[in-house]
Order: sequence, then structure tokens, then C-alpha cells
Amino acid sequence: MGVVRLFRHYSGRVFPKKKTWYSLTNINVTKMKLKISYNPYTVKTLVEINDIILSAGEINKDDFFKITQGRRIQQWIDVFFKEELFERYNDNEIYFEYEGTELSVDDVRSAVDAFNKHHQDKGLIIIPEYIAHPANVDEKAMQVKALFKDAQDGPFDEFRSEEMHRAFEKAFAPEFDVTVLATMSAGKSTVINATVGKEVLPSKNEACTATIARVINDDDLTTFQARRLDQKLQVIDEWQELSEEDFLPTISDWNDDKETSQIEVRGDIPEIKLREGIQLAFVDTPGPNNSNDASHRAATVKAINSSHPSMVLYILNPESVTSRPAHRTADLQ
Ligand SMILES: Nc1nc2c(ncn2[C@@H]2O[C@H](COP(=O)(O)OP(=O)(O)OP(=O)(O)O)[C@@H](O)[C@H]2O)c(=O)[nH]1
Ligand SMILES: [Mg+2]
Repeated sequence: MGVVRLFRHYSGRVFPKKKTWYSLTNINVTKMKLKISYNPYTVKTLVEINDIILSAGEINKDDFFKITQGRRIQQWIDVFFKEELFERYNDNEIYFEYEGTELSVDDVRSAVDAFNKHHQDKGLIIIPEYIAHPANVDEKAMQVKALFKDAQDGPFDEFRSEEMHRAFEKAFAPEFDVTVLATMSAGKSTVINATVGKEVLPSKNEACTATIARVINDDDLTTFQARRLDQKLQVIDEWQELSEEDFLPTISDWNDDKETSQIEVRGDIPEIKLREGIQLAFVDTPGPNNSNDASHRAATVKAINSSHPSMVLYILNPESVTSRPAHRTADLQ
């Protein structure tokens, strides 16, 4: 056939530490083909080399592929492509096929592009091909909703309880709150301002935040708006656009007013985009260790308990890692 392959002598192991390469005669070199398939729902990654699936045992012995196991692709893809991978396959080109959801394809593509850009001078290149599956989130959500509806007619009273209904609705809310927690003056409001790229929240070198402030990303807005709610979450001041000079003073006045229980700010946070219908919001909380005002702690505990499906961003100053207030904050609820 005249086709010559570059073979790697495996000596019984898939990837021996000691490399022994040899080629057969008259070869038309077959490039190494690496395929990765990733399922974000089961967090499973499949690795194939030249169309052969590597078994879990092989993967676990190998540092290159070990990092792919049981972890989200976003946690490892940026460090996956290394020069050593090319040395391993004794080539300066790797054919790489990636199969996964559209969202993960974006992440893989940027990792591949970054690698290629930084290794252009060395002549190393990954030749990618992407197979993107639409995430079908809406379809899956509809199926789950239908199941929940069915469960209403089933034998379990729990599915009909008020609590279950609330929890179900909460799970489907588009907001994803990142609740920022830390002791007083640790820099919660400062971190949110830095992320938003605008001074939307007051920050001071003393107990400052007194109310909950939600900063909601809304890609469709061209300016930032704000409103405030009272203890019963009734609107005191409706959404309003505030000029640059008025923005922070107004939010500060609302924050200092005992009538306010929650401030909401919304606008387009430049680096944050709506993904799969999830709307990201940062929730600023008062430092719970304010001994002058017990309402601060109460407000923070309430914010954690009432928040949407959320995550906590816990800020620790290096010097307070072992401090009691820091541990008490971590112990909230
Ligand atoms: N140098 C420096 N100053 C910081 C940093 N983070 C916060 N600060 C300052 O520390 C002070 C407190 O920051 P805030 O953002 O108000 O802290 P907070 O956690 O929101 O405080 P409370 O709302 O009172 O609970 C401000 O004067 C900030 O400018 C930092 O990383 N470096
Ligand atoms: Mg603050």
C-alpha cells in the first residue's frame, strides 16, 4: 500500500516512561489523533488516541489524562495542552477532535487557540475539529417540569407541599446569586465594584454595608439602574437611572436608611454574559461581626437563606485566616 506508519513500541503499557520509537519502511506518516469527549451532566471525559478509547486504569496512570477524570473540563483544559504532549507523540502537529456541548466547545477552543498562538514560533500546532452539541437546556427543563407535574398526582404528599413547590420554583429561577461573605471591612463591596468595573456600592474603612445589595448582570441594558425595597420587600423607590455623580451618593443614602432592607442594582457587567439563560447576580452583605448593630448579622443570615440557587464567595484576608470573627462568619446560619 505504500503507507508507512510511525509506530510507538508500547512494550505492554500504553504510555511507557521510556520512549522507544521506530518506524516502518517507506512511510507516509500518520499523525497522532487525540479525541476528547466530555459530558457536563455526568462530568465524564473520554479520551481516545488514534480511535482507541483509553481505559480508566490507563488514564489514572498517566499524568496527562489523570487531570481529566472526575473534574469539569473548565478546571483542566487551560493546562492540558503542553509541549510535553507533542514530545510524547514525537510530532509537531496533533490532530485533535473535541466533542461536547456548545458551551464547553467555547472553552476548549480558547485553550487550543491560546496554545497555538504561544507555540507558533516553535512550530507546534494543534489542528482542531469541534463537534458541538446544543445544550438543550430548555428541553431538559421542560422534561423535569413535566415529571414534577406528574408527581403531583402520585402517592407522595411531599410533592404537593408548599415547601416543595417553593424549592422547585427556586431551582428554576434564572438568577444565579453569588453571595459575598466576609467579616467587616474585609473588602466585599470593593471586590464586587472591581468585578463590575464601576463603583456601584459604597465601601469605607469602617462598618459600611448595612443592607443587602444585589448587583444583577443584564446584558441588554446600556446604563446602570437601581431601586430599593423595604423590610417586606415592597418597593420604596422604583428602578431609576442615576447619573454618574448621583449613583454612589444615592446608593449610600439608601444603605444608611433603616427603612431599606435591600438595594438592587442592574446593568451590563462588561465581562459577564448571560449563559444558558442564567442571570448572574452578586449579593453584597454586611459584615456579620458588627458589635454595634446586630441587624447586620441578621440581614446576612437572611440573605443566605433566601437566596436563589447560589454560591458563596467567601473573602478572607491573609491576616484574618485564623481569626475568630472569620470562623464565626463561615459558621453563619
Ligand atoms: N489596600 C487594600 N485595601 C482594601 C482591599 N480590600 C478592601 N480594601 C479597603 O478596605 C476598606 C473596606 O472595604 P469594603 O469593601 O468596604 O469592605 P466590606 O467587606 O464591604 O465591609 P462591610 O461592608 O463594612 O462589611 C475600604 O477602605 C477598601 O478600600 C484590598 O485588597 N487592598
Ligand atoms: Mg461592604
